[in-house]
Amino acid sequence: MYRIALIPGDGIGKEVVPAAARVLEEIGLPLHFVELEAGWETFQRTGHALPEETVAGLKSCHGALFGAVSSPSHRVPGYSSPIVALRRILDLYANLRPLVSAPVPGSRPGVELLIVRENTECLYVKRERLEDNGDTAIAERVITRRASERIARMAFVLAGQRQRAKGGVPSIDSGRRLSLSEEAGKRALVTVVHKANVLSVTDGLFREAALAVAAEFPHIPVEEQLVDSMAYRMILEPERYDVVVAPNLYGDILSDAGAALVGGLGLIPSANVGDEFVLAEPVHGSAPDIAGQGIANPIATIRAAGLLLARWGESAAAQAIEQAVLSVLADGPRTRDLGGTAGTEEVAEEVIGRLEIEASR
Ligand code: GGG
Repeated sequence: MYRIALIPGDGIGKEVVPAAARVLEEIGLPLHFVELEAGWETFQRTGHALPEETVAGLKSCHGALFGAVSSPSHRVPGYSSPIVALRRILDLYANLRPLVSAPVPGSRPGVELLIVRENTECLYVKRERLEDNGDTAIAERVITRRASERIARMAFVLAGQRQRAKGGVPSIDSGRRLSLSEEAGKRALVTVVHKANVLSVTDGLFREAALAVAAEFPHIPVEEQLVDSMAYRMILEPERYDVVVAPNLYGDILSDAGAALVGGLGLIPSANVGDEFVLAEPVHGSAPDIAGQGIANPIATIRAAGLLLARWGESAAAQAIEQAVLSVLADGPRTRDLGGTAGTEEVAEEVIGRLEIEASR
C-alpha cells in the first residue's frame, strides 16, 4: 500500500491535483490518499503556510503530489514559500524535470531532455537582507561541494539508466566530448551548466564538484556549458541534449524556457527527489488568472503522478499513464492552452478512459 499525500496548494492546484488523483485511483495499485494543506491561502487562514500537521502527515507517507503555490512577490512578514521549505525539510535534493516532445501543435520533434536541478541551495536558500536603511538588498548564494556532488551523481546515474533504456552503447570515442554535429538521441550526455567564468567561487565550486563526479562515470560523455549559452543553444538545438545538471536557479529558469519547446508549462511535470521521499508536482504555478474556472490543463500534474509511480519502480503503471496522456494529447480533447475547449475534468476522464490498466498490473 502506497500512502500518497495530496497537497493541492493554491489556485489551479485545487483543480489539477484532484484530477490527477482520479487518474491514480484508476491505475490498479493499492494507494491510500492523505489530504494535507499548505500555501498562501492556508497562510492567510491559519497564519502558517506550512502547518506542522502537514509536515507530520507527509512524514507518514511514501510520497506526495503537490499542486502549486502563489507566493507573493513582495515580502510578507511570517510567510515563506512552503514548497521551498518542504524541499529543505524532506531533503529533496534533486528536482527532475523531463522535457519531451509532445504530439501537440508547437512542440519541437526529437526533444528528450532531462533537467536535473539542484534543489536545496543557491539563491533559493533565501538568505536575504536589507542594509543601508533599506536601499541595498543582499542575497547570499550558497553552493556546497556536498550538494553539488550529490546532484551531479544523480545526473550521471540517471544518464546511465536512460542510456540503458534506449538500448544504446555509450560512446567514449571522442574524448568524452560530443561535437555539435554528432547525432543526438543515441548516446548519453551530461551537460554541466554553470557561470564559472564570472562566478568563479560559487559556480566554480559547482563545476569542479560536478566534473570530479564525472570521473566516476567514464562511460558517460560530459560537457560543460555556460548558462547563458545553454539557454541560447537549448532553444536552437534542444535535440542534442540529454541530461542537463544545473544549480537551483539556473535549472528553474532553463526548465521553464525548455517547456515552451515541447507544448508549454501545462504539460511538464517534475519530481522533487530525496533518498527517502519523492514529492511530485507540475512545473507550473497556481495561475490565479484562470483559477476556479475548471479550465486548467491537468496533464502536467497527471504526468507528475506518473513520475511518482516511476520513482517507486512501478514502471508499468507509470508507462500506462504516459501512454494514455500521449494518446489524449494527440487526439484531444485539449484544454485552452493547447488550442482546445475542454475543461480539466474532461481531459482527466479521457486519460482514465485510455489507461491500459492490464499493462500496469
Ligand atoms: N508547482 C510549482 C509551483 O507552484 N511553482 C510556483 C512557484 O515557484 N512559486 C514560488 C514559490 O512560492 O515557491
